[in-house]
Amino acid sequence: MLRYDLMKYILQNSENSPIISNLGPTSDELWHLTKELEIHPRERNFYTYGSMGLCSSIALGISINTTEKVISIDGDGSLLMNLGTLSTIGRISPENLIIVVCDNEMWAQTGYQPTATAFNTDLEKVAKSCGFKNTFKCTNINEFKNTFSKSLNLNGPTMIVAKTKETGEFPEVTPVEPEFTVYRFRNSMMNNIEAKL
Ligand SMILES: Cc1ncc(C[n+]2csc(CCOP(=O)(O)OP(=O)(O)O)c2C)c(N)n1
Ligand SMILES: [Mg+2]
Repeated sequence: MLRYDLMKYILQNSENSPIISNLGPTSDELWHLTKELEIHPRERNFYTYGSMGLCSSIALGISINTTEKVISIDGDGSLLMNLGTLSTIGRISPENLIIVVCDNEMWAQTGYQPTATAFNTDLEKVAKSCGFKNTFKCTNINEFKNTFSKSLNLNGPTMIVAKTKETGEFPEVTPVEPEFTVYRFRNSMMNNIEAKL
């Protein structure tokens, strides 16, 4: 399955939910998708350019401050760099957090080097052992669509490991500026934040 198709389904089916995206091609494709679907600029998209490993950590922080579903679209290489975040999520156990890992078994953007998921690491099992309420692994787009739709109605935290393929081409790097991302995102959340702390 392609990351682009997977993210298109997420965008089309998660209404106005906050979506936090991994650096590199994930954020680039998400940005291009907002253009294609004519929802640009989607204020609820948080592109984590440069912040390798922090996508799901940022999503965790957002999830504990809202009752809305929060969707993290992470990458295997990045999540492996900050694997401890799964343990923290398992401990805090936010019901509204869904993590989708685009697991292409490589650090694609830096030259397709294989990650540990190409060998012995199974991120679904790691999440389960960290206490995630629901964990899934999907190998094709139909399976992903069913799983994602179901997950929107489950009490999380939920982990969906989606086995994605690379096309060998990356989209054009986008002109996203982090300051504008934060500005738009924060403004769009202001009416919805429920202070729980
Ligand atoms: C701290 C840090 N180390 C390394 C990089 C270089 N880098 C950028 S993207 C990337 C690969 C990310 O892999 P993954 O999360 O699996 O995403 P993919 O490229 O496969 O979509 C790397 C190593 C970086 N941006 N920051
Ligand atoms: Mg990868």
